[in-house]
Amino acid sequence: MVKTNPVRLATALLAMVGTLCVAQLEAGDRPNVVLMLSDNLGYGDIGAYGSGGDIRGMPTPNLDQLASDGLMLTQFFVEPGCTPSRAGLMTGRYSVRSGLNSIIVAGTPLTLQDEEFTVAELFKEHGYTTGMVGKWHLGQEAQSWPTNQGFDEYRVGILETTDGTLYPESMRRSGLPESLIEATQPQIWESDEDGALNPVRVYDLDYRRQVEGDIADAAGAFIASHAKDDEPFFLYVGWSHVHYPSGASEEFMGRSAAGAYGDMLMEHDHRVGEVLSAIDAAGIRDNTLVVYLSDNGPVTHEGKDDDYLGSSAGPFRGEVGGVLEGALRVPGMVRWPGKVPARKSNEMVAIHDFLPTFAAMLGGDLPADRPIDGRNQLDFFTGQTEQSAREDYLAFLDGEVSAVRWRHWRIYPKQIMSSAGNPSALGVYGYRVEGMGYPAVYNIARDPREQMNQVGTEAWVIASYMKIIGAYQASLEEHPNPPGFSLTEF
Ligand SMILES: [Ca+2]
Repeated sequence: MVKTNPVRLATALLAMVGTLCVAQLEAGDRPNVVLMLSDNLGYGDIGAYGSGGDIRGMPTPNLDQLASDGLMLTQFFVEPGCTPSRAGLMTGRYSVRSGLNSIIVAGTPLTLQDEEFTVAELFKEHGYTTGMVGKWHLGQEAQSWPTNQGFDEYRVGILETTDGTLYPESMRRSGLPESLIEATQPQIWESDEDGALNPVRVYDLDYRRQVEGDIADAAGAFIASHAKDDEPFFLYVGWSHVHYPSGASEEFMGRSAAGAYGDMLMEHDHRVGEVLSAIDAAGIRDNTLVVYLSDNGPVTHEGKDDDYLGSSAGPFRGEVGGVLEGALRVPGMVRWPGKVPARKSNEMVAIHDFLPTFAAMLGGDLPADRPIDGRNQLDFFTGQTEQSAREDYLAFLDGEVSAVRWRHWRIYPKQIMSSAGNPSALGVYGYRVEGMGYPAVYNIARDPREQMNQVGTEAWVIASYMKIIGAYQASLEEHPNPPGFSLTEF
């Protein structure tokens, strides 16, 4: 007969209890979640990231405070533009998998499909009240509306983007009839009780100056009205700032030494502060998980209006629409008092990781019938490990794998060239060029501006590159990507 050692048994039981306690902390927590996404805010804009804020004449005290109160990610990756990043955030999948890898512009058929499983639908499954305010940019069709993708309500809705505020004047100068200009003018949308969206006002250059304040007010009202509910809430705030055209409210005009862009960034910081204050005023700070992210890299050379110099990628090179480091590496912060230890980390996290991380937090499952590219970062966020669940990242242009990040290496199948002979260096104006049959390899830690292709001396990294691309290609065998839409191949 085997004798049981009572001390050993007690130790084993304690260990089990310990495991259970940790598991309870990890799964089944249902904090309120406020997820904020800024637009075109670069790595170098926020003071806390070292090369923005005060030193560029546009202080960002609220964002700096948020960064120091939570987990400040210094290696956070998104996709090359508004639509792809938002698709990645909502679905946890690379945007090529939902056919949304191009920025939606008028005249293209891109739209978020009904069958995609979104972050909002995940929260709905777990009994949350869900709301969205601000910019969506995942399609205008009814199937794509926030209210048909898991959100109970949608306020101050920008279904597309802010570019449209610039079009009427240009269309007028092109001699187009007023009736057409009026018919295509962007609108602000609100949901009704049935979830249908109705236009409530024109989104023009005048309203551009007011919209960020209205987004903050609507977010604050949602927080105040649901803070005392029995069920938690999920609020997604799609900021309109700091996308061009610059449009700060009167209160912020002329305040920044950096010009119109700085005014807008300072207002954006203030509006983020208003939402954070609403959380505090409602007495739910400790039970509210706050996430703040940018959707893509900067626009440094707008080339329109007076705002020639705008956002910045800090130490990196790259702009919206491209796949250089600065196009994809942007600010990202996570605050959850008592649960997410405040710290700065250079571990790799991607915008796709939030869906699986939230699912793990809620103790919920993700759909098993599709590839999910996001990784569960809950243990990393909560400080149970200091290593993130990711050391690689893929980036796509026009449906093609266009850049691979693995550890501190950055590898391009085709070389990315900045635009030449064009006054704007905007990412979308660049081009990809076939090399000599070898990828270009950069050490991003040593060479953050990507000036030295090292494929000749560091070809060993190609093995990892092939493995990462191979895993993606294998996933396509069972789940081919939908036919993408291209603006350049017909
Ligand atoms: Ca954007």
